[in-house]
Amino acid sequence: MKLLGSVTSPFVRKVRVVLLEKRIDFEFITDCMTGAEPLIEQYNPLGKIPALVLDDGVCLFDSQVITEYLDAISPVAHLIPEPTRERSLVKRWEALADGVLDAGVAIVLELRRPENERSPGWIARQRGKMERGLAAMSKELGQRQWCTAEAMNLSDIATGCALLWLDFRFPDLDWRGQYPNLDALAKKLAQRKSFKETPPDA
Ligand SMILES: N[C@@H](CCC(=O)N[C@@H](CS)C(=O)NCC(=O)O)C(=O)O
Repeated sequence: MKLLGSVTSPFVRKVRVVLLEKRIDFEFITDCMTGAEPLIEQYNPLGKIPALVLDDGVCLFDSQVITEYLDAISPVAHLIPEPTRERSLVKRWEALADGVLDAGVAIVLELRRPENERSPGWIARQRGKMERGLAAMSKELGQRQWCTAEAMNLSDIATGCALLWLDFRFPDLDWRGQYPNLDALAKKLAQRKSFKETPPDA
């Protein structure tokens, strides 16, 4: 299978970490967003990464669909519980982490516009989502070692990818100082081989 993405995208990183944790082989195609007719548009009409092209040509998107698929095709390192309340709680964490990222990506894109076209109100609205999202993550994690279970699963991977992307794009946001429990979780995840192999600044 082929993964269309970039090293900087946190959604792509989440998928790469899942692939590595589950030891699934894949080809990583990064030159897919540029040019007059970007390759990504052949596979994902929305033009967004990640997109996972299966061996039969079917393309899966978005990242939440891909992570669910990958967990289903291999029993190695089961990352999402069976359909129960626990499963919904893991998916909810993934939605929360991805939502913080959606708000962060919206700010990054807004800041790339010419200064006189930027909307401070829009940026503040997105910033509020990020800040409330981080507060919710910290409250939910509490003093536990992992987000939802006794061992790492997709909820932790999604949260780790979101937090570590904030370090990369929002170095002034002091989430580590504000939320020591998230800091401890991120530090633990950053030690894993799958995270070490997928830095956003490689
Ligand atoms: N909900 C999507 C979000 C993906 C996303 O926003 N990807 C960004 C890169 S971080 C992208 O491809 N942006 C290009 C665009 O929107 O045209 C997912 O989880 O896959």
